[in-house]
Amino acid sequence: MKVRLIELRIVEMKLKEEFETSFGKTLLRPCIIVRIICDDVEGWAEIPVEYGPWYSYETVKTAWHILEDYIIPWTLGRELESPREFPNIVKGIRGHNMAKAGVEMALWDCYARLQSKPLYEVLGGVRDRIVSGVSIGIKRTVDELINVIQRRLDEGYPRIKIKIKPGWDVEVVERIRREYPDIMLQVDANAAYTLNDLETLRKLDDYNLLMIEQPLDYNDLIDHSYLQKLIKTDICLDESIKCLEDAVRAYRIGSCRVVNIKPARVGGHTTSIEIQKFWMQHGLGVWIGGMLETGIGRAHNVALASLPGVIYPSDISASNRYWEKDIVEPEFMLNNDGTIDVPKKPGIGVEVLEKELEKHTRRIKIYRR
Ligand code: OSB
Ligand code: MG
Repeated sequence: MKVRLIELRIVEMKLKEEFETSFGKTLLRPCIIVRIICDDVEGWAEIPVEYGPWYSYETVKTAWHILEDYIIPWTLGRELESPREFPNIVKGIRGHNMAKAGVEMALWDCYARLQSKPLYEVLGGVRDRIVSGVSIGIKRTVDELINVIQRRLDEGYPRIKIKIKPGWDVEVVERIRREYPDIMLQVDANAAYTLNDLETLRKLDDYNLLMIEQPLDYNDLIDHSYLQKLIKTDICLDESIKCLEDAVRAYRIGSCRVVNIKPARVGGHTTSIEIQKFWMQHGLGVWIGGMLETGIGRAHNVALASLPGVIYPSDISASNRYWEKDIVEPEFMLNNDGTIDVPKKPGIGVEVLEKELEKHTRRIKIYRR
């Protein structure tokens, strides 16, 4: 496949509800949408960057800069056998995995479409439905949170994840467990604690949580390894795992028993598949995380979640949990059994609604050789 054109656009969409985590609040969600033409097909992907360096150091501006000045010039005009070659093309660029992932994933969409196969199939997926989960932000009061949880359970989400931070943790979890003793419940701290908070983290161990996600520093593996030995609840790492080597090291020193794979965070599908394989070969499971994506990013996440090693519910909810109207058709819907269907059409398997996309576009640029 020959890379003939790359288009970048900054898109901004308004979430139905503000989403608060330990690192801040989001209502207007930006992203960069990547469109690539290879031979005679078009592929799409999404870079879920924010305006500021909160979840990751990458932002809308750094991603645009790295793409425009390095990744795109190094990729345009190339002839590839497979998108698996792409990580090697950009390996001279340190970090900036989200920017890399945008091109890598759009190339996967092209690659699947060139074979007239659905993306999940070319990635090695084995399921036609994935188990959905919902991530609920920090609220003003615990009563408000309980109301939202009830609404999500009524909608049929089989697993609830809540965001925690110091001061919004043990009491909140205690109250949820009182109301819902048996639901599948997990917490995500987005790196808000340190080992000085050991007492709090130990208390969370008493509530039969499915896992505790990224309690400690965003780059850390060592302190997590120390913590995992002191608590029985599985630690899941998100921010700390940026490449296969991180996952290997985390396994070796026991930093976590679960990995949240976000393809954007690890540079795309190729590395996501490698991490999933490694974790599965060691008898452990992963799930696919989310970054409040539009239907384009969601389609990629759904395809990845069909891989065999994905044994926990993923942070992939229906389109209507995020948006008034998604930018793809059909929208992602929650089935009665708490699953989401994996699209079967070629590539990402959903159609991009270009008129809708246009409405939300703030900047667009096309690159050709
Ligand atoms: O840590 O998983 C996270 C959203 C933005 C940034 C980080 C995270 C999240 C979520 C949302 O938890 C999951 C979703 O997209 O539904
Ligand atoms: Mg997380």
